[in-house]
Amino acid sequence: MTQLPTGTAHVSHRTCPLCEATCGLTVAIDQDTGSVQVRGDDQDPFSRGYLCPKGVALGQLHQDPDRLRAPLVRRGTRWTETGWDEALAEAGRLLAPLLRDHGRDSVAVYLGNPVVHNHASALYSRVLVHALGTGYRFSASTVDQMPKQVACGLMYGTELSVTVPDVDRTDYLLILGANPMVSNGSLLTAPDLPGRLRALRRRGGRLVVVDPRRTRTAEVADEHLAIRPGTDALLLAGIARTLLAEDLADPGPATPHLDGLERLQGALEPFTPAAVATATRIPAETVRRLAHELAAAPSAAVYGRIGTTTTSFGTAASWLVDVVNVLTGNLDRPGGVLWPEPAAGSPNTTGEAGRGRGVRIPGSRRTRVRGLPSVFGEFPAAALAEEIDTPGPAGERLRGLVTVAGNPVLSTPNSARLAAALGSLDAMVSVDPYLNETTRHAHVVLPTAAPLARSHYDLVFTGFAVRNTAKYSPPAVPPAGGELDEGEVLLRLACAALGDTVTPDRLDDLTAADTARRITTDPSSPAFGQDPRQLLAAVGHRRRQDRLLDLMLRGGPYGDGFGAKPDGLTLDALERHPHGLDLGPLRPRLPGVLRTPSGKVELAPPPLLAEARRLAGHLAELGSAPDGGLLLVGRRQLRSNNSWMHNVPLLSGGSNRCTLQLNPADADRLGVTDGQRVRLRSRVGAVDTTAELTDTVAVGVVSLPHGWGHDAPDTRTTVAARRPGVNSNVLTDDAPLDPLSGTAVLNGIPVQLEVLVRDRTPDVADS
Ligand SMILES: Nc1nc2c(c(=O)[nH]1)N[C@H]1C(S)=C(S)[C@@H](COP(=O)(O)OP(=O)(O)OC[C@H]3O[C@@H](n4cnc5c(=O)[nH]c(N)nc54)[C@H](O)[C@@H]3O)O[C@H]1N2
Ligand SMILES: Nc1nc2c(c(=O)[nH]1)N[C@H]1C(S)=C(S)[C@@H](COP(=O)(O)OP(=O)(O)OC[C@H]3O[C@@H](n4cnc5c(=O)[nH]c(N)nc54)[C@H](O)[C@@H]3O)O[C@H]1N2
Ligand code: SF4
Ligand SMILES: [Mo]
Repeated sequence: MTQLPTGTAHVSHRTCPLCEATCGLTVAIDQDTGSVQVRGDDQDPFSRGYLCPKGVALGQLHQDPDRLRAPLVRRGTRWTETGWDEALAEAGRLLAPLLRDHGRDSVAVYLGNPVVHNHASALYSRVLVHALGTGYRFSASTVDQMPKQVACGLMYGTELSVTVPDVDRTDYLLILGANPMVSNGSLLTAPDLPGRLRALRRRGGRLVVVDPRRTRTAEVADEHLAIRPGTDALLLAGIARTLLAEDLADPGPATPHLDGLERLQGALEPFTPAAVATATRIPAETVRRLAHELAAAPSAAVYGRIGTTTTSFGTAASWLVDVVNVLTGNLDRPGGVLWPEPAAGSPNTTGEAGRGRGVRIPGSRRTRVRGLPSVFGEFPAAALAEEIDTPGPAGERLRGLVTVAGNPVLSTPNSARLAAALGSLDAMVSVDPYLNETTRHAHVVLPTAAPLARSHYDLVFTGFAVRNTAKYSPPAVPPAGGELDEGEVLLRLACAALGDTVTPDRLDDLTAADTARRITTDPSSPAFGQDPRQLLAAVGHRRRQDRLLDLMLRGGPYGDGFGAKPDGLTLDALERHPHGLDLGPLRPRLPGVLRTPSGKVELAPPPLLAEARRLAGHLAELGSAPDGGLLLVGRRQLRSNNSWMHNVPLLSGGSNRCTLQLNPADADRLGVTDGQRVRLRSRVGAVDTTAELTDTVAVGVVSLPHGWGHDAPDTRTTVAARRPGVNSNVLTDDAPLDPLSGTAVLNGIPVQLEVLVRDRTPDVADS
């Protein structure tokens, strides 16, 4: 083998698009061989060289031969690779008549998680949704963080007013239902959370983890509390009640901005430490001690994630997280929880500061079949299947679906039902680089350019970050022949759905004009009152998503206001700082951050008080119900990313196994041995899997990771199919939901386990 001559590598810096940590990567692409090497960017001011195994694998993802390079069109069971014009014409031929003849609501759209990991997808998926004009909008939010958005929306006034724990400065961090040592954080953007958590303990801080599994985060913590799944809202209510009853509550500087303290106190009355102890399996003494510790700590932050949001009391738990932060004086102060101030703006940096319209919960529309309310303009993902497979009296149903960056067949509840429903659609178009468990049902698959061939800015995660930062990355390589940028794909698809009555350039101009108009009419913008045409002229040298981004940055909280603040931020300035810019630590923002009609922090809005009453009813029920049976919870794995990176060789194999974790005590009782094949049943489905005995799961709890089950026919994920695993969402139920947020219950699923006859080799079976 010859050694590569030095100097043939093209080196560039960019943000990792794979998870919420937004690490800075240095990418070296060999000009001769095309091979890609990825390492952490030491000069990124936010991530300082950190990266995880997935970041390293970005090179293999880029080169994955299974990643689609050209559109696919399906006729019957036959897939044909086509050019873009042909594929888009086919998409238009399928969608336009449905929209015309059956109405806009006959076609749904599902936006998956990667949509929010890139500014092109985030901006142009909105344009697509608008063009379709459908009220049937679904996304991964209702299998994820929607409860937190609803709770914070009601308390602070916008769906993006989520408070973020100040992990770098706090003295006490209470984590419920999150495993940041593995997930690298969510609604908490902080590259190298493992390092940041270790630093917290090194400086004498205390870390407490509440989780039915002894996770890696629990292992590095001072204390681990193995809660009964689905009961975090009760634990938090018990802590909040203790703070009030034992005179420990002191909201500190937030006090003048609070409304509803007395109503809150009344609502919390039933949740005595003794009552919640039985339900949660956390002793009353511990509940009281947590309240005292949180109140006594110089600063403290409570943080809850997937294990708290994807339960039937997700919104209540999310609310009570913030209630405890308020009562302990930790809202809006360093070391507590704060609101970021993202450079490209957010609903809480625009409009009149300190007051607004608030949020409307429940939303104004209802699903046809179950009458479920919309939440921030979308419907629960758990209702997608029934809206397709349950026609109304006049035959009305969802007939078409557009998915963008989503794999709902593996990621939403009762997914066997969804898979069957997708097979019955008249038209399905997927914008996705893989032919997988979901997109195999599509009639047209439109792939997007390789991850390294696109520009990147984190519009979304800067809104959840522990420091204010801004970073722009240009494409590291041009798109390969035939590949189209995601923004381009989404724009062209929007035009096709509109029957090609408008061109992509024109639609984009309209979008840019609208963005400019919003900025110039926003009293918080440094460009307030200017002529929108001047703004457009100033960014006229840019195209597509980068033009929109430049407008947003220059009109945003740090922006140059198109000359009004000459030292302010522009996309030009970001381009001069390829490693990114640090805009400083989070700062207190009360009361200007609020957008509630009262201009106050609403501690006890009526919908949340109603949730407290429902929770009290649940408490009474749990107190009297027998405590038997197994509850299924999930778990994320370090070298996995929801459903879609099992095809990358670097990430497959080894410890990344789809097994059913079971406590040895339960295994004994049920006669299960390590490695044995077992069948797991729930109300809606059954899967056969392999038992892994481990005392890291609590007694009465079993755990299966989600995102597996790559054994569907007609997919093109060769590596993943070799170790398919099973789809845990065959077991999760589409019926129960967190009512205010429409979010699915993905944890704490009642299941029964049965031992399968030991897998026998043929000769044993024959004898
Ligand atoms: N490596 C890796 N990283 C990822 C992802 C990935 O798939 N792989 N996915 C990304 C995405 S999209 C997200 S949203 C984030 C999620 O980030 P996290 O929420 O930090 O990740 P999870 O592993 O889902 O952690 C949820 C934890 O809740 C626990 N749990 C289950 N039920 C309950 C309960 O009732 N109460 C309590 N207290 N705990 C419970 C589970 O045991 C689990 O440890 O991770 C992101 N990062
Ligand atoms: N049981 C259970 N279920 C869960 C969870 C759980 O903890 N337990 N977690 C939930 C959570 S937090 C989430 S976020 C959801 C995720 O749910 P989804 O978003 O539906 O699923 P993903 O697995 O993220 O699938 C992403 C899809 O996007 C495609 N893709 C990747 N990159 C791009 C890109 O740049 N552009 C486009 N257009 N497509 C791209 C991939 O090929 C894949 O098809 O799953 C949820 N489901
Ligand atoms: S932690 Fe997340 S952002 Fe950082 S390298 Fe890993 S996948 Fe990428
Ligand atoms: Mo997620």
